[in-house]
Amino acid sequence: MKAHVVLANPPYPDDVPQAVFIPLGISYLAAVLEEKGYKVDVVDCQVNRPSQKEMEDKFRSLNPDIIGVTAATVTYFPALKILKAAKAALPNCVTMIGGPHVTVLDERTFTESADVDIVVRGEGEQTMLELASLVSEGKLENLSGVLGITFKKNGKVIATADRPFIEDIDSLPRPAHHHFDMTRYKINGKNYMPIITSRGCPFNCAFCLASKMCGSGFRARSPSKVVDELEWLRDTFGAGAFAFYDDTFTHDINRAMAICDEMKARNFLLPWDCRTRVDRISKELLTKLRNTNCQLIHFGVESGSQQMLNTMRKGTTVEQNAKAIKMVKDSGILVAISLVIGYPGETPEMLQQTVDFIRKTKPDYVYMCEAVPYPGTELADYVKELGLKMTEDWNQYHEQMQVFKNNLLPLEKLEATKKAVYDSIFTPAYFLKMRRRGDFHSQIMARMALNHLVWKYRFTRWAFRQLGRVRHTKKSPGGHSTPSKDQQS
Ligand code: B12
Ligand code: SF4
Repeated sequence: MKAHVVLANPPYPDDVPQAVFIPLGISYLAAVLEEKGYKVDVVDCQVNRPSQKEMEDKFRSLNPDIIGVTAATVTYFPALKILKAAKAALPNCVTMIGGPHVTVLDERTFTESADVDIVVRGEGEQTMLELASLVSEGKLENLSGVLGITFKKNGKVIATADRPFIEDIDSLPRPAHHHFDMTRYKINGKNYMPIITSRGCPFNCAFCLASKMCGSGFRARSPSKVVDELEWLRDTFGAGAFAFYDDTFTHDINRAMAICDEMKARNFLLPWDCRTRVDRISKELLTKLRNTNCQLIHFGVESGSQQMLNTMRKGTTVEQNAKAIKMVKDSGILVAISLVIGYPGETPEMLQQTVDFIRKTKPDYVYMCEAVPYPGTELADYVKELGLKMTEDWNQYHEQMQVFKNNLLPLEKLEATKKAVYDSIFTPAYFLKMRRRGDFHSQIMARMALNHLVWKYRFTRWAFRQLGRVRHTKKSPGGHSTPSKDQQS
């Protein structure tokens, strides 16, 4: 009999900025299993945030043979809690964990949890199928023949060889989004749905794990299959806007243009956005993107300091970044940039260069992210090499938190800089400009600006109240840390 599989998306820890999204990894795993006739259920704990007891009850009622959970570093502890509930409810079920955190710290997982049976490293579709087949046939003693897993046998942790990446990603079925309640992922009244049209990144930025997760070879889907999926998302799930979550959507410029041509030929003009590198655009490409209603491009600009860009091994220059932002703005597409701040070795002067860069280039949106040394990145090794004190409370590993001691740029300095930058961008004039622009992505930005303005107003009122208290009590009002949840939601 074929195994019944439950896949769970763990919740974020409390007090972490919450961006609820359809988890593509789980959706792909569910799709390959269903294609081969396995029964699958999905529990998205980011949407419902069940208690431990509710989770146990859920597992008991579903009574599956396999329970699998995904884990980024920030969701690793919540993922372990889910597997705890799994084993408490169903001691005989086989538990699995996959995703970026355990792909790197696979062996360590077994010292931190007694509830994990198998760690799946890297891309999971083929591995999941082989494991489901072994469980179905009652042949778990054959685990050592499965590539890309780590497991415990007779008290010893065994890691099999890495699994090669799937060469033809067009061969994968469409993600099993029917498991998700679309009403829970709406933005601005639209079903804003994710799509991935390629896997792999040939670059090796020191803070990023992408090439470890998806390989350094660029593996792409064919333009017609991509547009077939877009139409399917629109017709089956009522998608009204799309996020192209490829690491570098326009890595192959000709392929990106061919996707645009296919969209245009099918008159597919719903709003979308994508992420790419500043050295992977051209004027012709931008025109095509604009003509197919690409409303927003995200660039990882990272810094306004060339020295920092070199340290991060970004492979770009400050001039290239400025030129790309201008090109996108001139094409009529909105441009959002993300910046890594507080990188080891960054001085206040270098940080100021980043602030000056933002002022000069005036992108439409800015994300300032703390440098987070995710396990497995060169940055993590660098922080260790420098002997900087680093927390291993994985709940703190997200882009608004400083997780290592940075004497050059302490948290207060970074928070003050972020606040000053956001205050200077998200003004009432910005809000009105975006509202007037009227398209899907500018409305999201208008809303973010409004959140910021409301937060700022509330904070100002709070500060005045505290000042009043100080006068009465002569006590310090205490510190303040930017509530990034309000800023980024
Ligand atoms: C797109 C993306 C996002 C999107 C999510 C899109 C979506 N709908 O899924 C958004 C913008 C929301 C996002 C948010 C965040 N992201 Co992100 N994201 C990515 C990106 C670019 C692609 C991820 C993806 O969808 N891949 C395609 C799917 C199919 O692959 P997958 O999810 O990895 O799943 C496969 C395997 O991992 C494995 N697998 C995963 N889980 C399981 C479970 C089982 C049981 C099994 C068997 C297998 C298995 O099989 C899956 C199929 O092959 C990656 C970079 C990369 N290339 O990996 C960063 C990346 C995953 N993100 C990262 C980070 C840090 C974050 C945030 C913490 C950022 C923040 N807010 O601070 C949040 C955390 C979100 C969360 N809850 O996990 C890091 C993770 C590093 C780490 N160790 O944690 C990455 C690697 C980028 C980096 N900086 O290096 N992200
Ligand atoms: S930051 Fe972007 S370009 Fe650099 S390695 Fe990661 S995905 Fe590739």
